[in-house]
Formats: sequence, structure tokens, C-alpha cells
Amino acid sequence: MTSATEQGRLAGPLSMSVANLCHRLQPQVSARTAAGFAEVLRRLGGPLQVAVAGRIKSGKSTLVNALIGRRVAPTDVGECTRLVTRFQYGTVDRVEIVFNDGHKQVLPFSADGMIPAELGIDIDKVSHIEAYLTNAVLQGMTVIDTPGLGSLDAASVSRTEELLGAAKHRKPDDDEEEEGSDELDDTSRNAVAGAEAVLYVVTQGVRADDQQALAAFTAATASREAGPVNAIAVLNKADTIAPESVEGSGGDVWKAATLLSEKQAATLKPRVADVLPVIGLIAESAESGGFTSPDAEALRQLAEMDDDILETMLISADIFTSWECDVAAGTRLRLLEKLDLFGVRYAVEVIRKEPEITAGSLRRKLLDASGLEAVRQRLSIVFAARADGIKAAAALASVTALAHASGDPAERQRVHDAIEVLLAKPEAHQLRLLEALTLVASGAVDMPEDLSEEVLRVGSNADIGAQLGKPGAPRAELAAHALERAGWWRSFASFGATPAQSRVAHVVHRAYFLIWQQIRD
Ligand SMILES: Nc1nc2c(ncn2[C@@H]2O[C@H](COP(=O)(O)OP(=O)(O)O)[C@@H](O)[C@H]2O)c(=O)[nH]1
Ligand SMILES: [Mg+2]
Repeated sequence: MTSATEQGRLAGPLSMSVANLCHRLQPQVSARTAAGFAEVLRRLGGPLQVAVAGRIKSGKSTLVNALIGRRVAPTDVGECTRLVTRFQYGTVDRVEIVFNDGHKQVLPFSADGMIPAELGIDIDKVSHIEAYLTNAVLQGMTVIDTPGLGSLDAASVSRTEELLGAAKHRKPDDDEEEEGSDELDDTSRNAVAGAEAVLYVVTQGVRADDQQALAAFTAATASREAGPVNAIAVLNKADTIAPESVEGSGGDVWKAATLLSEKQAATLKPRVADVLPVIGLIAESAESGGFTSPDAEALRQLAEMDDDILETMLISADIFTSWECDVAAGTRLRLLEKLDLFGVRYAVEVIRKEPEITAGSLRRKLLDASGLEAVRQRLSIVFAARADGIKAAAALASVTALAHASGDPAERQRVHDAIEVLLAKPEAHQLRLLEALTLVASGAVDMPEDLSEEVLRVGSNADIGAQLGKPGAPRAELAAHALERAGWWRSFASFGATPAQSRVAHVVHRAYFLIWQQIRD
């Protein structure tokens, strides 16, 4: 049975049921399947694993640094940008290279505290890199940086696809019983290696392979039809969008980015509910200590320059760095690397409005302008509050895949039966609720706005008071409200709804009913 310490780390009641299922089945399955279950159990007890995925050079590593709050992942070029790196919580900072054969080698940080961009070893022999960092953010989630899709380097692409579960779909039909043992190990490894949630990074143009990657990921982690809401997207490099290319922007970059994000959300749904604009580069500089007092000083000097001259300089990076002026060219280059032209212009505007602003407040303003806070908030709503359902669904998908790969029909049946029993339990209802949430949040099922909001509220919160929109209310009031809403949704399902709405309404009805059962006297 699940031990007390394990319970403490599990994301919630459903994860606990899945853990119990694995423990119970372990002695009844083949050694190989049991080993796979052990891996599933290990992952179930860890924080949510969030892969940052997207095309090469979309700014994934930059965003990873911003989220962790430390410039540790190499950006741009170098061998390490072609490998998967897992950033997880540790009590001491430590980086390890994990080789394909399983052995590990400690990798020293480079002088600037980053993972070295070049490893000096044969990277074809490397499986991935594990980075253990003391940063508190990682206690809540493990962040996985990926090399990216759409690169010219086939090995990087396959490493990324493997992580996202896409590689599995290239294999011959699983019903083939005659698989070699290598094939089996591969399948098992894939089944347990995939990330549980994905932060998808797109830039101005969404392409067909972006959608394919998201689809493959959803298929690999969802145990039933529609997957739970486990992907969110950001439109990165919002600063580089030419506002005149976006109708209705009124010449404003952020407005243009917001409009483009909405358009891309329509393209990417129902895989992701929302696309948030962000400027990863500015977020990274502001969050990771990259932006310093000397930078603020240099910006202050620029702000004092004649406006016409500064405007000319800000036309392009070349002009900005090559123009003759009092701020050293090297300093200007550094500003560009940290903030790019948009960030420099924005900081100058802030200083001109508020000449006495401190370097610290300027950094804060830059952070606000980067859009990172909204991404963080969404991550915590979408992922943290749903971690139990997301982790449990991913674990169930792995358990199913492991049983399937065993090639033993009796074993497969035993696992299948156990999963059916689990899915009938009350705590498994949140899987259906997450599916309903996906449908409503993405607009795949149309709902009047107040009802959509209600579904989102019930499905996105871990706390009963918050689920019912009455945080802190007395128990009796919560129980009465849950019962009232349960009744309302049942009659909406029967009388007031389209067939699609009706299916969602039944799920919401049952969610309220289960809440009521939990808190009634
Ligand atoms: N202007 C601008 N450049 C960015 C932004 N985010 C990343 N970059 C730059 O884009 C390049 C590629 O970024 P990187 O994080 O290595 O991309 P990855 O290949 O997806 O990991 C780097 O030079 C970054 O500085 C952004 O929001 N705005
Ligand atoms: Mg990268």
C-alpha cells in the first residue's frame, strides 16, 4: 500500500488511487511491467513535469531561465541546446549528464553559473541532462527544456519527439505480439518518459508541425478520448511583432501581440485553451539578475539624449550599436542582448516619465512589461490546481501502455480490469471534469458565458470553497449551494441544452453532487 511519506508527496486523491493500483498489481505482473510500474510510482510522487516545447529558436531556453529565475540554460547555439535538460529541485546545485546506457557524469557549471554550452563529449551517447537546482519554483514543478521541433538536426528533433510521446506513434501497431525485446524496452521507456504537461512556445507564425506536435502530446498523455487540459501556449518574442502588420493594433506592439495571440488560440484549439503574449528575453533579464544597475545607468544616459537622435538609433540594432554617442558601444551591445530594441525604448520611456526611478523599480517595470506574471499565474491555475488529475491521467496512460507492451493477454486484462474499477470511483470523476473543462475552455462546446465560467471554476480549483465561488463560507452554506447547483445542472442537462452541452452538464452535475457528498453532515 501507499506509504505515509508517499501520500504526503502525491498530488491528491486520484494520484493516490493510481499509486495504490500500481502497488497492488506489482506482484501480479511480469518483472518488466513491475519495473515500469515502479517508475510510474516514482514519477507520481514528484512535482508536475512541464516540458517547454516549440520550434527551434522560439525562445524556449530563454523562457525556462525566466521561469526558474536564473540564467542557467544556455540559449542560442551550442551542443546543450540540442539536448533535453530536466531542471528539478535539489538541496545543492548539481548538473549531471545521463548517457544512453544509464551511467551518469557530473558536469561542472561554467564560470557564469550556467550549464556549459559545449560538453566536450560525444553527444550521440547522451540521453539527456539532469540539473538539480535550489530554486524554490522547482519544488512546485520540474521544468524540461527541449531542443525543439523544426530544426535541421534530426537527432534533436527525435529527442524532443520522444519526450513529447510522438515517437511512440511511429511504432508498428501495438497489437503485434511478436515484438523484439529491444522494441519493448523502448515502448516502456517512452511510456514513462513523456512529460505530463506542456508549455508550448510559438512565435508570430503557427505552422502545421506545431499542431502535430501538440496533437501527439495529447494522445500520449490522455488515457481517454479528450485529454485533460495539460497544455498552455505563449506567443513569445512579442516585442518583435511589427504592429503595422496586425490590423486593429493602432500601432501598439502589445495590442498587436494580444490580437495575434487570439488568432493563434483559434488555430491551436482545442489543444490549448489560451495563448498568452510574452517577451521572454526581457522576462529573463529582469528575473534572473541579468539586468544590473550599470544597465540602468546606461539607459538613463540614453534617456537624456536628444529624442530625434535616439529615435534614429532605435531604427535597427546595427544603427543602435554603431552610432557615435557617449554610451560605449560595448555597453549598448549588452543592452541589446538583454532587452533588444523594444526593451531599450520602453526603459527610456519609463525613465523619461520618472527620472528618479531606481534601478530596482526599473527592473520591476520591465518585468511587468514582459507579460511573465500572467504566464506564471496561468501555469499555477492550469497546472498546479489540476496536477492531481493531470498526473494521474499520465500515470494511467503509462500503466496501460506498459500492460499493452507486455504481450501477455492475461496481464493486459488484469490491468485493464483494475483501471475500470478505479475509473468508477468518485475521485476519478475529476478526469471527466478535466475533459469537460477542455471542451468548454477551448470553445469546442459552446456555453453561455456565465455557465462557462462556472465550469472553469469548478474544474480549476482544488479547494471546495473556491470551486463553489464562496471561499471561506461556512460548511453548511457550501453544502446547500453544491446541492442547489447539482439540481440545476441536472435539469439543464435534461431540458435546456444541446446534446454536447448536455454531456458536459451531466459531468458538472455529478461534480457538484460529489462535492455535496464530501461536505454534508
Ligand atoms: N527579441 C527577443 N528575442 C528573444 C526573445 N526570447 C528569446 N529571444 C532570443 O532568441 C534567441 C533564441 O532563444 P533560445 O532561448 O535559445 O531559443 P530556443 O532554441 O527555443 O531554446 C536568443 O538569441 C534569444 O536571446 C524575446 O522575447 N524577444
Ligand atoms: Mg534552447
